[in-house]
Amino acid sequence: MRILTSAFALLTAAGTLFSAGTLRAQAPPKPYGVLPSPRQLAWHEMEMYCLIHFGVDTYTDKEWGYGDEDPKLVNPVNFDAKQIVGAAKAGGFKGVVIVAKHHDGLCLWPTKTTEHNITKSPWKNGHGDMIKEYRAACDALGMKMGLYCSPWDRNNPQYGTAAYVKTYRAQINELYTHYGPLFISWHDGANGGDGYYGGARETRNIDRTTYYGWDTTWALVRQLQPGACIFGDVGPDVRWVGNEEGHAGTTCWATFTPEAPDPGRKPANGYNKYWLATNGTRNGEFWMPAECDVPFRPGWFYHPSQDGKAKTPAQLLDLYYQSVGRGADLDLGLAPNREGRLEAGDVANLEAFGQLLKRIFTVNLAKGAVLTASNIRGKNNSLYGPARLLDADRYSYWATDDAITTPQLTVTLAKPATFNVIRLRENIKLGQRIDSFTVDAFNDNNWETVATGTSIGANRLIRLPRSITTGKLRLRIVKAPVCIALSDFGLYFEPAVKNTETSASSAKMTWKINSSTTSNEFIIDMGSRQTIKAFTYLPRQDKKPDGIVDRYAFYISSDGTTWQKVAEGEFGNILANPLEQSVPLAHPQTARYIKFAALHLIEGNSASAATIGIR
Ligand code: FUL
Repeated sequence: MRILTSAFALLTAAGTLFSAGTLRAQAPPKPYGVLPSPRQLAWHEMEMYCLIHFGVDTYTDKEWGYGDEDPKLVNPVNFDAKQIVGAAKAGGFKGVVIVAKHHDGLCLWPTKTTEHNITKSPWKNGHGDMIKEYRAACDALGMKMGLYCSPWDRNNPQYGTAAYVKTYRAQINELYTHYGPLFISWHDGANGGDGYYGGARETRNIDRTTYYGWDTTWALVRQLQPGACIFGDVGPDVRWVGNEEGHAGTTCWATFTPEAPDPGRKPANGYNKYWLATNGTRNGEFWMPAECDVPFRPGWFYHPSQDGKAKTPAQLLDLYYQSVGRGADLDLGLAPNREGRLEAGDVANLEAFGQLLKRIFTVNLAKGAVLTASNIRGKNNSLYGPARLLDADRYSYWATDDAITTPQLTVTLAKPATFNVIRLRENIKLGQRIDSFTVDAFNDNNWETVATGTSIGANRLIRLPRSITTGKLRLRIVKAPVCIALSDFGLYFEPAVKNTETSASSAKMTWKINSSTTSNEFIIDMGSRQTIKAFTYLPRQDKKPDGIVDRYAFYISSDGTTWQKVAEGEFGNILANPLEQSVPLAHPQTARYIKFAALHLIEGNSASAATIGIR
């Protein structure tokens, strides 16, 4: 009996020891820092979506409407949501965000909140609902949908008062109740300023930190659309990357701590150090990955003069590497034309881009490789071994023991391969763990470093300057604060793509101006009389935002002494998207001299211009 008892005790002790040891070694790594929510994980997996701008600006050739436009202008006789959403799908995009109301205030659905809506347009005899048609197209094509309802409303007479904020929330309520499910709730940061405001035609400044009561609006969004990520300069789920050029920083953390420009104040949409968002914050307070938005054509809205100027497949691919390849998502702006369709050239470029992505990323040349790791968590090869890097599961991963933060991985390919793109991913469910890494290729009996990088996160693509042919590679984790949880290792081949830059054929004349004047006027003698249908302004790109003109007057003269004003207005969105803007004159004019006068600058005292031209 005694013997039996002690044998049992021994067994139990050994069993306990064994299971405790196994448990310790096999427990997954402790998550590091802040983590993505399920809705953010779903957003990361999308990688690319489109942002669709259509409205009065489509007909007035502007980027920002003033709010006094007649809804009768809007008549997209051949509107085809399926054509637009289908083109996005062919491009490899997983969803579309529809601008339901832009700053001009025209609602593209039959809202009860304002008379200024699509039922006042001749389209479908006032019975049209564009958002409903987009919803149906998304459902038919298996695409996700998001909505952008501009908080700044230059039409609404109550803008600037508490009553308008109620209206804004009522609009969100209508949209998010009737047109879901939504994957994103998109809130831009352009807030307050001048506008029509029901005829007041004045400037209304708002306190961007308090006016909109964002916390209440976000709570409403959560209640109506719990699966939607809320996008804004300050997130809270997805942050604006800080530029409208479509790229994140070469180092780009998914974590971020938004900061107000003035110390001690709360950052808000339109009131924050947005330039910090390009890189994010290592160990930031929030999981708030970056969205890189960029128009496909130069402007967000359709302009006939920009036909043929959509980004080429090669340009889109560059942007893909600079956004998706840096752990961010790409949001490409599509601009349906006045008929309500995408131009054929735009559709062709999207489709060719989608094909290109498929061509590059369908075959992982590392498939079938033997992976050897310097350390495997708890020596548990089946749970945490490096073979996990090659399966299709985005969240299965190779992990190391807690104390091992700089492991190495050797990849021996089944046969030598030629590649020029390397892909790495972390299992972000456990946080963003790796600071930096190096990749070496084995060549002539030597390890040669071919890439070094920082911030992996959801996705890191390294585009090599030249193709490499090798049978063996080595990945070295150079710095990590904790043990690693890497989920993907890929090698891909990108074929050389001709960048078929579209050459715009336009009878445009430009005069280069490299310095600014103190009077904030540029006078140009064109040498002979010219017909002027429009003038153009391109801000200097090297000193932004200093000297950028956002309000102008434009004059003509035959003798350079007596001037006639032929245009006055604003350059909409010129800070976020400082591209050339073209202003058509009410009637064609003939003159030898032109004068471009800056009425207001975004910053600084001296107006500047890269080019001023006529068309
Ligand atoms: C900005 C707006 O001001 C632009 O017009 C455009 O809609 C862009 C996507 O967001 O904040």
